[in-house]
Amino acid sequence: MFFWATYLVSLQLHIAYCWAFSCYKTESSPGFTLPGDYLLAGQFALHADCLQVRHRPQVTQCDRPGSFNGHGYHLFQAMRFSVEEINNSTALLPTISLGYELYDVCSESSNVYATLRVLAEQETSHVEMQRDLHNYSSKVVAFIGPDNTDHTVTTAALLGPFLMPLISYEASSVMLSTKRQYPSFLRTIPSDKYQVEVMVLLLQSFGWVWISLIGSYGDYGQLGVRALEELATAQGICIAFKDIVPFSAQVGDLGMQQMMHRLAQARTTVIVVFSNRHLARVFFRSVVLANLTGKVWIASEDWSISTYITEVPGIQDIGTVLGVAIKQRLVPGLKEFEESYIKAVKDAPRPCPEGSWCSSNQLCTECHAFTTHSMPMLGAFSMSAAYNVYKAVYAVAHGLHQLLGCTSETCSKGPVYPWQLLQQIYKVNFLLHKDTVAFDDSGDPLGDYDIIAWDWNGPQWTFEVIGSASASLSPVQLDINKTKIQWHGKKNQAPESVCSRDCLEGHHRVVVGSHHCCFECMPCEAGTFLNKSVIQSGEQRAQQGLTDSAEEKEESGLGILELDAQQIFTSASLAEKKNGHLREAPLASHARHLHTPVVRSAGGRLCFLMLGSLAAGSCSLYGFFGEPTELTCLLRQPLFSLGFAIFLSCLTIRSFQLVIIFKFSTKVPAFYHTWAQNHGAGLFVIVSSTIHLLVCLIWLAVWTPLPTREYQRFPHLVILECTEINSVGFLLAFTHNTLLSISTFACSYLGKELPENYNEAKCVIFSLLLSFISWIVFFTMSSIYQGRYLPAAYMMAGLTTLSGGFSGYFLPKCYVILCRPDLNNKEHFQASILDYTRRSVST
Ligand SMILES: *[C@@H]1O[C@H](CO)[C@@H](O)[C@H](O)[C@H]1NC(C)=O
Ligand SMILES: *[C@@H]1O[C@H](CO)[C@@H](O)[C@H](O)[C@H]1NC(C)=O
Ligand SMILES: *[C@@H]1O[C@H](CO)[C@@H](O)[C@H](O)[C@H]1NC(C)=O
Ligand SMILES: *[C@@H]1O[C@H](CO)[C@@H](O)[C@H](O)[C@H]1NC(C)=O
Ligand SMILES: *[C@@H]1O[C@H](CO)[C@@H](O)[C@H](O)[C@H]1NC(C)=O
Ligand SMILES: CC(=O)N[C@H]1CO[C@H](CO)[C@@H](O)[C@@H]1O
Repeated sequence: MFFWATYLVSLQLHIAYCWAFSCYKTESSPGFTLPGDYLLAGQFALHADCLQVRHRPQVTQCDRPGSFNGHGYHLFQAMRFSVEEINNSTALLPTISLGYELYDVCSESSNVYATLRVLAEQETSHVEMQRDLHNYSSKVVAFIGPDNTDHTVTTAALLGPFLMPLISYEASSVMLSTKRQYPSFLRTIPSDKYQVEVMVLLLQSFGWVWISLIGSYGDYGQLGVRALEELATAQGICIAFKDIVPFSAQVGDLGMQQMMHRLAQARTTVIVVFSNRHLARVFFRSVVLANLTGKVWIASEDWSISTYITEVPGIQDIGTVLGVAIKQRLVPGLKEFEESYIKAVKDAPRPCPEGSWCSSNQLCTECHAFTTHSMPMLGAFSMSAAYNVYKAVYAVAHGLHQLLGCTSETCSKGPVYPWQLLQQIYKVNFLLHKDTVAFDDSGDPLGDYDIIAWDWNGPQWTFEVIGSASASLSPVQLDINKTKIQWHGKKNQAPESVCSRDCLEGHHRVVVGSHHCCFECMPCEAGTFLNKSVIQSGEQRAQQGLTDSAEEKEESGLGILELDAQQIFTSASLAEKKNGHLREAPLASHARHLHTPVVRSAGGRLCFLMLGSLAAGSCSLYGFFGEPTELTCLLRQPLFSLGFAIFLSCLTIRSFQLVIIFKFSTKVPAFYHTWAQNHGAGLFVIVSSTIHLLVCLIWLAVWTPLPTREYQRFPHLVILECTEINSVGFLLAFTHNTLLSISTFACSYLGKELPENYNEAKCVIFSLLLSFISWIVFFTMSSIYQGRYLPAAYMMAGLTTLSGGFSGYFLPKCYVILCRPDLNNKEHFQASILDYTRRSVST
């Protein structure tokens, strides 16, 4: 089977080859061939394709008058230059000379012809399929070229079975990265995969989401458009109109007229033209003819800075042109080389006398006719492409250098099999004028692009580099300086390209038609809001939640909440501050009068703990101001609760101690002594406070209060609050405080008939009642009211409780200390105790 298949392929190739050769004499202009130890084949489009449908099986005659292609000519010279430079070099391939065979590949047929001619064996003119490639060698060791994707696909397919290295300088299509189909293909131009990414980034950086897409017939344009459509759509960009310029398009024909008409109707400001140079020229001549002006055109790398397009008459008026271009590079010495070629060729004999009919792939009549003044201009576009040719030749030379095991002085001249060279080329990694040359696994180079803008300000067309994109980084990064762009129109501003303008606040999108970029704006319903992150990612479903206006209200609601709280509590916090000052006053007075009987009767050092705990409790109330944060949510309730618990513990134990001293010290002296010796009072305060602290810690750990936004309670209001307000933890702590209050109450009540100086039952009962009442009011209120003033009510209750405790216990003592020093002495206290004992004895 395999044998027959090979035989058939061989037969076919043989026929094709014969057909090509028998028809033409093979003559060549000077400069197309150079003998050498190892030959390279080069394929360059020195002439433009004859864009007509062929009817006869003939290879296109490239060397037609008026079809000379300056760009291809520069690339052709770049290859010759590179080979000569390598030959001159003593470091690279010493003692080895490279040669070449160059072909003009102006059309598909001439391209196939050139490829087969190189592959054919010299004696038999056969191209034979190989059973085993190990010992296969051919006239040339590698191919450089051909110029575009469409030609390259053919050549790469023909060379693939021979594993003959093919390095293209201009074929950028993604499909050529498929190594299963094109195993021997490499390139020095970055893959379109990156170009498409850069274009989408460019569109995104200006917010253009409503675009038209034009491609050219052939793999380059059609695959580019497809990839662009996929990526752009995935990024939320809408393609309003998409079309392909057909192969046979002519300026002014019906097809182009219709395309222009539909393009104008699509009403997109931005049009991406992913096209090769030839069809881009036809397209833009049609654009000029149709007066399509005021647009932004995004150019693909093949035409973005090509003078072939910019010389179309009237193209200045089409609008702004931005584009992606291969990074600007120079081949030093190329211009001088071309000049010396012109001088050398001038006197060379012409291969075909003028007027006689003679054609082959290796003729260039125009190349002889140049003078140093009339030679084609070497512009930036051709220079960048020439650099890619230069790079390709150097990559082959470096591969060969490695394969032949060259040292710095000498090389061994062994046979070179293409498959071995291919392996070596994949491995090359060298610096060429400070630029790293290397290939990835798909044979693609590390790619960098320039972003350019056309500039018509001078007498002639130029372009300005406005930024760059680096595809060697992943993801691709774009960096552009927008101020460098001269926009069309008077305002010099980046135009918009959207189908519908963004909705106003409080409105949401309702998509009209099939594009999500086209929508109407409807007011949001109450109780819903727009999730902005969803809109940005391109989705447009109406969101559940609150409207934009509600979101606005949320902010104002927050404002009001804070404001109200502040208004209400300006006075409260003033009182609070006063409280603070007042608390400092008793602190000072108690400290100063620490050893006076009033302070000792009030508990002595215990007073400081009580004042401190009250102060901590009041501090916690500051946590109710403003938007709740994690810290305030965590601290505000537990801190208050703990402070109050310590205060109550102290109060309880003090009342209890007075009762013990006056009532039990005589009746149960043993208990009294144990109590006094073991510092029962201190122990009780510590134990009780520790219990409360543990309750609070459990509360925080299990029912952690966190800041939250409550959307459900009110349709037009968002409540900023802490979670777990009435959790079990809170209730536990509250219960503990209630128990402490009751015991304080009980102890105070027991001591209601103690001497007047020690009797504070009335005051304590007053403050506890105040506290009970305020909490009852608070809980009643919170059960029927859930609004914005609830935290204020909580604060109020807390403040009342603390103030009650403070004023009930400390204020009377301060009064005595400061205003009635006559009552604050031992004599007075002894007198009253005496009075008490007398009374209790008499009863
Ligand atoms: C190569 O060397 C020759 C002779 O030394 C010189 O004339 C020519 O310009 C050199 N070519 C290049 C490309 O360096
Ligand atoms: C390739 O050539 C070498 C020497 O010329 C020979 O030894 C070897 O057998 C050949 N291999 C094949 C597969 O023909
Ligand atoms: C284009 O504009 C020119 C001058 O403004 C005008 O003469 C010509 O008729 C227009 N062509 C079309 C197709 O509208
Ligand atoms: C951008 O371009 C403007 C005009 O050429 C220049 O003044 C400015 O410095 C550039 N900005 C940056 C960040 O390069
Ligand atoms: C908004 O949408 C994003 C993405 O779908 C989601 O992660 C986020 O939670 C949403 N925000 C609101 C407030 O619903
Ligand atoms: C070093 C070397 O081989 N140089 C040769 C390179 O090729 C030119 C012809 O272009 C020869 O003249 C050199 O001798």
